[in-house]
Amino acid sequence: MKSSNTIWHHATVTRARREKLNGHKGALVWFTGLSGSGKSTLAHAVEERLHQENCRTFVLDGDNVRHGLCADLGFSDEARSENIRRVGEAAKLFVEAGIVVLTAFISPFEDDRDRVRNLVGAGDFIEIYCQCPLEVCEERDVKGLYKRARAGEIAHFTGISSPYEPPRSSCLVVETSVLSLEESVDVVVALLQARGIVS
Ligand code: PPS
Repeated sequence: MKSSNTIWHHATVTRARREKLNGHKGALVWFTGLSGSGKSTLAHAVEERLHQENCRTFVLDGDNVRHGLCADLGFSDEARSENIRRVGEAAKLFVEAGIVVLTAFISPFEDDRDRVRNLVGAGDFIEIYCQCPLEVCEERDVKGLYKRARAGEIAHFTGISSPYEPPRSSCLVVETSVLSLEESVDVVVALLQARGIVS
């Protein structure tokens, strides 16, 4: 609950000044998709490309964040919503810092993603759907989690025993089972350039 006894302190170094120093805009590039759909791989590959172009970037990744900031959260619908709420708040700070923050979370619920969009502002929220058929994700099963979920060893597993709501209004759909990683990076970076976030 928000305390009623706190007053916002305005910084003299503004977001606009930080962006000028950085030479690009801050933005939240939000990758969503099933487990194994390629969110983390793509987020890190885009970060690598942008970093080489002297952009200031940071990746917030589901597995990593759940080791710290969200270590107390499981995978019930409520826990996932709280996970995304916290990540949205953290990401907003990065955007204020003039950084291109890339997030890789399943973020299965449209309402939760919309809440983050409203929090950071629609203009700064670039939602990218890593579209990949469940069968392909399951076939890849990089972490062996689908096999365990099918065996009933993992409850509430996205796509198996927990829902995934595909975005209705994403900025971009990347078919990760069709495009190569290099091609996927190209389309994401082209979008960021077209939006005037990076040059
Ligand atoms: S969520 O839904 O956005 O809160 O999930 P997220 O924080 O992105 O965490 C997803 C990673 O957690 C692992 N994992 C599970 N995923 C889905 N369902 C269940 N029950 C589950 N349990 C553990 C899995 O490694 C996910 O990583 P990715 O990169 O998506 O495969």
